[in-house]
Amino acid sequence: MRALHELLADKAFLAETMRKLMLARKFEEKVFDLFAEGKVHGTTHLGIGEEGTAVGTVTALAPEDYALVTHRGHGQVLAKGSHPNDMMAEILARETGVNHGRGGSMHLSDIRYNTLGMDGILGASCPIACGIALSFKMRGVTDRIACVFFGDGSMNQGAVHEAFNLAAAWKLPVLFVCTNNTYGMSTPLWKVVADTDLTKRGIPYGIQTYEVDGNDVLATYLTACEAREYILREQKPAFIVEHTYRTSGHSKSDGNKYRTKEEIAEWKAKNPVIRFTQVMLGNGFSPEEIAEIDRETTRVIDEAAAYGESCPNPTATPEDLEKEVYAS
Ligand SMILES: Cc1ncc(C[n+]2csc(CCOP(=O)(O)OP(=O)(O)O)c2C)c(N)n1
Ligand SMILES: [Mg+2]
Repeated sequence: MRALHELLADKAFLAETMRKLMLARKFEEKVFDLFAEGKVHGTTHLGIGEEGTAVGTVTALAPEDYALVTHRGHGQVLAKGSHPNDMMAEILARETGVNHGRGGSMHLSDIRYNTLGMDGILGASCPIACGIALSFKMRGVTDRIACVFFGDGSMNQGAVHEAFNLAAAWKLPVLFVCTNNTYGMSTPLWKVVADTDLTKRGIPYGIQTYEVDGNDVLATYLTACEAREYILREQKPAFIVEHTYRTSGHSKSDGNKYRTKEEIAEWKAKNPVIRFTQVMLGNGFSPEEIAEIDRETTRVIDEAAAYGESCPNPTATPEDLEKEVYAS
């Protein structure tokens, strides 16, 4: 694992990290616009403000690791390698989408990058991650992990606790990642738990636990690297609590009545893109170099939206109902 000073001296790594952050941000801003134009069906959950958790964590994964992402997972899927064109086509329900338009924003997966879908059932991905990790173990595969994301509001789901217990008891290589944005829809964490320190949840199961400022993308990356190394070395699960905030609403139908404008403004000011811009400026980058990444990522996302909109609608018939279905 590299030290922070080594990362800060690695210009290519810093530029690539900013590129991923900006891609995630601009992708979601574009989805927001397309939704407002009535071009996206169903709903969508944007993670604007949470890009540091997605990019920091997923960058620490190897290509062969599996990622199970949340309903707020566009940034996580992008960071694992999926192309914005394929994702945008999916969200626009086109045949060329990564799931042939059957999944949409809520159930997007990309098996080519070992990204198993977003899940509308909170916490349900945790036992699935255990199943993947168990298959590694049964096949004697010891160089990869299953990483599963879930939110603070999912932390009390029975499935999460069952998965924690199973992973610990069976010594499974699972990385559990709680993106703690302190809200489950409109409900703040403090209203639904007596103790808001979620790191304590690993203790009864004997799971190695880490905590990090998820808006600090490099700290998140280093923590995820450390946790991954621990998992591979010990062949045991680990748990990270990543603190962050979504400045976007819960979903498209959020009136933001449960939080103040001041609170949102405060978090906007410390969002991961702004934070990382400061890091880059302090470590050898000029404003123009950062502006070039900004322009390039805007171009990529504009192209992705144009590509998605130009693609044909799905051609599926009732006979195709079970095609593209992995398990039923
Ligand atoms: C089992 C289950 N219960 C309730 C819901 C409805 N629901 C959808 S998102 C959400 C809040 C999730 O909060 P959290 O896990 O913190 O993730 P966040 O939305 O903050 O990213 C709820 C209650 C659901 N999808 N699944
Ligand atoms: Mg939450």
